[in-house]
Amino acid sequence: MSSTVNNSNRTVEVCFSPALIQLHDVTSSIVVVIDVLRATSSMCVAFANGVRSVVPVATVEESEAYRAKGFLVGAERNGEMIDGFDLGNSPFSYMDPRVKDKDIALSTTNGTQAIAAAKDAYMLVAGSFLNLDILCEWLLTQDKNVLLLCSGWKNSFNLEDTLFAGAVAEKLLPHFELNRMRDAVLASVHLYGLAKNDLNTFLEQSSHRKRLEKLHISKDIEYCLTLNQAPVIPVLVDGVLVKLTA
Ligand code: 3SL
Repeated sequence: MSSTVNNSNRTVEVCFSPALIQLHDVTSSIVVVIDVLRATSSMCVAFANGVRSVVPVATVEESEAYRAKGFLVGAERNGEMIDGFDLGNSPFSYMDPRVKDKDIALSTTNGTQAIAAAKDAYMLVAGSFLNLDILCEWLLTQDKNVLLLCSGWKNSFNLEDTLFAGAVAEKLLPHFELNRMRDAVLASVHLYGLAKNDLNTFLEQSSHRKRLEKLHISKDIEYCLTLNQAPVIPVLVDGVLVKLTA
């Protein structure tokens, strides 16, 4: 990876919901789409396990339509895998050897919608705690503004994506500037500072954690909150996510 860019006026911003995306200029930014629980975590795991591509699609029907083209198809709504699909949204299902070298079409409740909302980005990558360090190292080498887009839950704020935005912003801030939209960055960094010693406990009362616990998938939560287990960067190229190569 090339070295950190210094002496640049690049900025870092945080957008708490895809519903607020129109407040930001995505065309001049690298947009990091964040859905820690669990879409962008699963995408990182997929590429770390040899998946060739992931087509993020908005609807379950669109995902199903890719089956005829030889894709594995994935669909999740409200935390649950939809019956009849090959994959849901658990990071563990993307560790299965059958995903290696495969193309996957995936539709999720929020993550793939956030990707659609930011599709005009200068560049779009997926972030999660599982690729935190490699993502930040790469962002530091890019002479470009960075927008951290939290997928949230159905356009509402959520804590887990905000914490990840704070983790990235904390690493970027010594080298990036804050612009007029600085409060969202400051809030994210402060929250991450409170949470970082024990993300799991900090999120105990959070809504999506409660939602996933009801579905008995606490192990997914714990895994998605561990750092750097899937050190790859998914990048959107012509509407398809692939693994970024140096
Ligand atoms: O909203 C999404 O895209 C999903 O990550 C939600 S879930 O974790 O699969 O419930």
